[in-house]
Amino acid sequence: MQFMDQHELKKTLARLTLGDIRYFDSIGSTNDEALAWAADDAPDLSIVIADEQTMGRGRLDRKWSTPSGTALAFSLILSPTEEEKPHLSRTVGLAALAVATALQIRGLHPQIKWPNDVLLLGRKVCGILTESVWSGDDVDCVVIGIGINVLKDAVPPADELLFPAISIEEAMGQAPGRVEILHDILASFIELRPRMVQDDFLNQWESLLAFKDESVQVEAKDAPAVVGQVSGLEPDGSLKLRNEHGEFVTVRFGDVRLRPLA
Ligand code: BT5
Repeated sequence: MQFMDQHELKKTLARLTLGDIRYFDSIGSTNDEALAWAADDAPDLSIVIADEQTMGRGRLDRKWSTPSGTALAFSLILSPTEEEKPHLSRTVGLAALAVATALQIRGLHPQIKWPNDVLLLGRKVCGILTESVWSGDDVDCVVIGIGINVLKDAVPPADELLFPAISIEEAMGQAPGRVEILHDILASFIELRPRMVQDDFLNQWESLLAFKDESVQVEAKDAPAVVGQVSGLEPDGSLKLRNEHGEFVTVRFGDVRLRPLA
C-alpha cells in the first residue's frame, strides 16, 4: 500500500482545465472539505482528493469505505452557469457517465444503477454523492463526490454491503493506476459537461441504465416501496417505471432492487 504520488497527481491533472487541487493523505470526507471550500469561493472544477477517508459518506448518512492505497475518493466542485442551473438534477448522471466512459476506455462494460451507482459485472464499483451549496433560493455550487474501488482491497466485506461490490482490478484482471483513471474521468466530465443541457443527454444516460425492462422494487425512507419495470429516465433524471397496470410511475428518490421472480 502506498499514498497517492502527489507529484504524479499534479503533473497529470495539469493536462486538464481544472480549478485548484487539494490533496490529503487522509481526510474525514472529501465532500465535507469541498462543501466548506465551495462556500469559500472555490474556482469552478476545483478538486479535493484523498488517499484515505475515515468518515466517507453515502446517502442518508450511510458509510462509504475508502481504505488507504486502494481507491479513488474525490469531490469535484461545480460552479454552474445560468444555462446549467435548471438542469442540475442531471449532475449525478454527468458524473456517472464520466466514470463509465473511463471504464469503457479500459474495455469494461459499465452500467449505471439509478440513481448514483456505477456497476461492473452487476456489482457496485462506484458510488456518487452530490450535495449543493445554496445562497438563498439559488444553487451556488454543486459538490460531486465520487468513490471508486480501484484495487481489490478497497471492497468492504459483504456483511457491510447493501448491494454486492467489486473493484476495477477484479473486473479487469489487472491493477490499473489510480491517477490515470482519475485523469480519464475528469477529461470525460469536461468533455460531456456541455451536453448536460441538451435533450439527447438523457438518451446517452439511459443507454447505460441497469435493469432496463426488468422488474424492480424501489425503496425509499418513509415511503411505500414502488414496484414496476424499469422503463427509462425523465428529463430531470428521475426513474420511470411501468407498473403492473401498464401505467408509468415516476420515482425521485430511493434504492433500486431487482425483484425476485415470483
Ligand atoms: C453512495 O451512497 O454510494 C455514495 C458514495 C459516495 C462516496 C464519495 S467518496 C468521495 C466523497 N466523499 C464522501 O464522503 N463521499 C463521496 P449510497 O448509495 O447511499 O451507498 C452507500 C452504501 O454503499 C453503504 O451503505 C454500503 O452498503 C455500500 N458501500 C460502502 N462502501 C463501499 C465501497 N467501497 N464499495 C461498494 N459499496 C460500498
